[in-house]
Amino acid sequence: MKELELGDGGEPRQQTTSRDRTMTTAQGGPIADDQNSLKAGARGPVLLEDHVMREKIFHFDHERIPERVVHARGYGVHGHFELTKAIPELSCADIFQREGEKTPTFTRFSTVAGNKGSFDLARDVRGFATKFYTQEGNWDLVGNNIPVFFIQDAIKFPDLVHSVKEAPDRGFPQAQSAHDNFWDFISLSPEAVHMTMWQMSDRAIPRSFRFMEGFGVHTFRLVNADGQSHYVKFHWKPRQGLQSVVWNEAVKINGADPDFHRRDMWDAIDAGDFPQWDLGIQVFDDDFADSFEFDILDATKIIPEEQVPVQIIGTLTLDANVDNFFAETEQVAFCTQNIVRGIDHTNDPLLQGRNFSYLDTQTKRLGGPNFTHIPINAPKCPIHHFQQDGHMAMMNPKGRANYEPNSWGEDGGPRENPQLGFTSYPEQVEGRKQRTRSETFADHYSQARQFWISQTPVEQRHIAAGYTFELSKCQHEKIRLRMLSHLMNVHDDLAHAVAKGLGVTDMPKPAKPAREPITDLPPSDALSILKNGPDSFAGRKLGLYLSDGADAALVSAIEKAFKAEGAMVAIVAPHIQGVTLSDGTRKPADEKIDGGPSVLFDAVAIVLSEDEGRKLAGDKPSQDFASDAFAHAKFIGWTDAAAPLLKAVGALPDADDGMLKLDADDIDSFVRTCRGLRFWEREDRLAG
Ligand code: HDE
Repeated sequence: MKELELGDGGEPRQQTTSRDRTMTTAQGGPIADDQNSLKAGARGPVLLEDHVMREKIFHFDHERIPERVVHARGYGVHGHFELTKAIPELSCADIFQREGEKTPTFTRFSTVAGNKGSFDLARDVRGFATKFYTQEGNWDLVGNNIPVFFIQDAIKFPDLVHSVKEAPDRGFPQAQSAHDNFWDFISLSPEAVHMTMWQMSDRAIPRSFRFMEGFGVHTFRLVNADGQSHYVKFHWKPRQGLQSVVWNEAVKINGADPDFHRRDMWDAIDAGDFPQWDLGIQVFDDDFADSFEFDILDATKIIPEEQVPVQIIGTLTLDANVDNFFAETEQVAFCTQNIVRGIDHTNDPLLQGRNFSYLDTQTKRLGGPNFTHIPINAPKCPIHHFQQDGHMAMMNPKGRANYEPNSWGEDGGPRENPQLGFTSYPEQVEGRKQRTRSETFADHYSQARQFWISQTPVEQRHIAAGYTFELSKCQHEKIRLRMLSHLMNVHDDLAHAVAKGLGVTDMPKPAKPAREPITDLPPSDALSILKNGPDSFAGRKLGLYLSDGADAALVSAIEKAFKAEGAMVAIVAPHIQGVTLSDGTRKPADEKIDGGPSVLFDAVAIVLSEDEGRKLAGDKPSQDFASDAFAHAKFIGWTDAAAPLLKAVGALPDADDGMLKLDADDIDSFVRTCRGLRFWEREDRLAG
């Protein structure tokens, strides 16, 4: 479009004489006036005959499509998958054959419970769905950032989702599980206990989509060219390392920037800092499956990496933001049944149910069966079939043949190909028809306990606090106590910490387990976030709070050192116009202090002039900036002029080791310290 020009009277004028840039109706008719509807006289009634106005408003009226029933709020990005280790001995999938080959991808991250307009940092599971446009069709790996699920059988999914979403009578609470309905359902469904351990951990409040793992959750099959099958679990391991925020921070981020996660992804990709994940596979056979303590078809269980190591076979790089959010992120349709030759399903009852659900829900959401014609969903390999017609059909067979077999020879269209075509693994299946849950799915507590003992003390404290917070939002004591009775089967320390947080003095009886838990499963380091953090500050953000008169040399040294680390620096100042540094240079601000609270940053540095430092010590937004950074155990770089402010919030006079005096000649030591991301000792101390 032409640049917006203002006319003499200040009215917008967007005129062009070029035919190419002439605005048209959807029917292609050039538009002469897009500012005024057609009226009978300047002040008269609008005429029904105004096809320009009616078409425009008609289309606007139909802009919305139904949001996803779950995972409504999401963010999609393009990328590619590069195979680094071919696995023809395991799978004949075309994507796994040639090392170094790149396959285009589209990945959509999401929260689960909240509506499309909800905030990003809800305590929730994150979806991590990737569509691989392989040369033999689309393969969708529709995973989450947590490797287990709440339920074992898809028939319970509507109940689970109803319980967590807004109550039907009142239409709230939105985007959260901290309420009676959710914990009522969960505490009546012991199979969910393991998953809630992950959900109450900091996994459910990731710092960024870039800093979380992804999991295919179910056991799938890999099948090679000889028809041999192995079981597989898929993992995404972020090269950026794992990182989460703390709960108090999450709550504040949601107010300060409800788009925190999507903005983070957009900004990183826009800046050329492309996030990467390694694709890992855990491969095992029937012998392992038979000897494993749990059922490999039970999606509420992991297979510990110590038992079956994760082998890395490729890398996903996300390198392009979408051109149009609706066309790509909203219209993309992932489906577990989109698999390719060489990958196959197992009898996991959750997976089998998903295979029905996705296609079904997408047909409604995208308006008919032809959503595979939408560019984001269309395969990038040749497609030939006899499917035709339906709403919005855009690819239809040419010629007379639209059935098969036919005798029209070359003109008769595509034919099946037993060598190249998908064949299901011929698993022997037999059994009586019955609605039942296998006994092998009955242990609900052992892996929850294993998760607990695998965490650092900081993480254990956060998990207990997570349960305490959520259960404290349950107004019915019976629900709180029922949940506590399950936690008693997980671990005494956890149950007692939560009981203390709730103020419960008479512990309930432990819930009666369907099967006695195994209490000697060993801890697994892979389950902890803090044991899998990054060794760099790359991809993170420093909030640099400046006042007028701030030391120019110091500011420049900080910016240089953090950029060299691969980190971002955001300038925060009392006014958005920025500050004048000690050498007279103007430094524009990225955020005014009220809009750039420290919760938006991974570490902060406060560089003020002496005069301004004294004034800002009494300024509420400045105090919040400093006191939150302190309470959230962030590393704080400071100079003497910031001391009055830091004193005002209790961070001084006794500076802890997470508070570093800034020295223009040695900023590197501040950068090195920030690689630790948080100074957890402070949190320990503040927690008493
Ligand atoms: Fe989904 N899930 N799900 N889910 N799921 C949907 O499909 C469903 C489950 C996951 O970014 C829906 O197109 C059932 C597990 C992701 O577009 C729906 C069951 C895992 C996304 C659906 C599950 C997931 C969805 C809603 C229990 C992790 C977002 C809109 C059997 C492995 C994909 C849609 C995107 C979306 C059904 C459980 C991941 C309703 C029935 C387990 C990442 O079809």
